[in-house]
Amino acid sequence: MDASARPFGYGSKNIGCNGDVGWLEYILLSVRSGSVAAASLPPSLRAALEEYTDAVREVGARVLELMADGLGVAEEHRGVLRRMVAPDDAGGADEMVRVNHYPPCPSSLAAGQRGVTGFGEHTDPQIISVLRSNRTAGFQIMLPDGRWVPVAPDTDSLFVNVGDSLQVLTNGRFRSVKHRVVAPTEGQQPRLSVIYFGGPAPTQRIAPLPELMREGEQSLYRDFTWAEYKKAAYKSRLGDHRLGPFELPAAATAQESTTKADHYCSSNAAVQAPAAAPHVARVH
Ligand SMILES: O=C(O)CCC(=O)C(=O)O
Repeated sequence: MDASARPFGYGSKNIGCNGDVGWLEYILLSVRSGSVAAASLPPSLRAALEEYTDAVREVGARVLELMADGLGVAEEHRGVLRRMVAPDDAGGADEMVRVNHYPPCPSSLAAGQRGVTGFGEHTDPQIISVLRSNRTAGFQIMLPDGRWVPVAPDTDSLFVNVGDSLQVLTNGRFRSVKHRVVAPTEGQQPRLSVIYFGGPAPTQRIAPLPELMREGEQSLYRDFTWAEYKKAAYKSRLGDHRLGPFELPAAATAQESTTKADHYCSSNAAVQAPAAAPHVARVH
């Protein structure tokens, strides 16, 4: 049966409410808000999910701290990004966990295609995402020149993705990475992944951090809150350039010149990234 999680709960094939489809089933949970989807879980699963989220949130928060360090933020302000996803006062951050299951796609459906879309190309709107998977390939990221490269699965690693909000908070120094999943085909193992999405509080202003801006540096984006961006993201298609409507004209020029100069700031400022994957960092 095809179903869409609206916005939380179980979904099959339909992703979101705007016509995106993939070869997967999934469960999307809001971890802290006590949403119906999370509340209706069996207590043991809920406890396991909360324990996992607590641990993985800390990984994301630590990576953000290292990124701030790598960007030269003064020591006393180094927690500025981590506090957005792991605030001291409980209840602030807007977090989700998605568990994806990609069964092998029957050969009759895959025939003549170079790969069946498991999860279509997109960037994550939040600040940071932390992904874990079983030993099944399929996850790919797009390089700045538009080429897709596979990210080898590794059950001992967590993969960290920069989200759109982090791109804005760093005024484009870190860029959100487009990624997608190609579904396994008949005879291959099903792919299983768990992704933690760390977003800030709904009222959080998403704008370049003053701690980072050089003298005279202009913001590449107009001001918005996380609630505004999330609303816009829910209305868009998966592959849309969601930051587009929030970019100021200078953003396009900056993007062009960084692409030409091949001078992307990569997340390996914080942790070592796989050679071909400049915006996805692997944490062992
Ligand atoms: O399932 C995966 O490996 C990645 C899926 C993904 O990008 C997402 O759920 O946003």
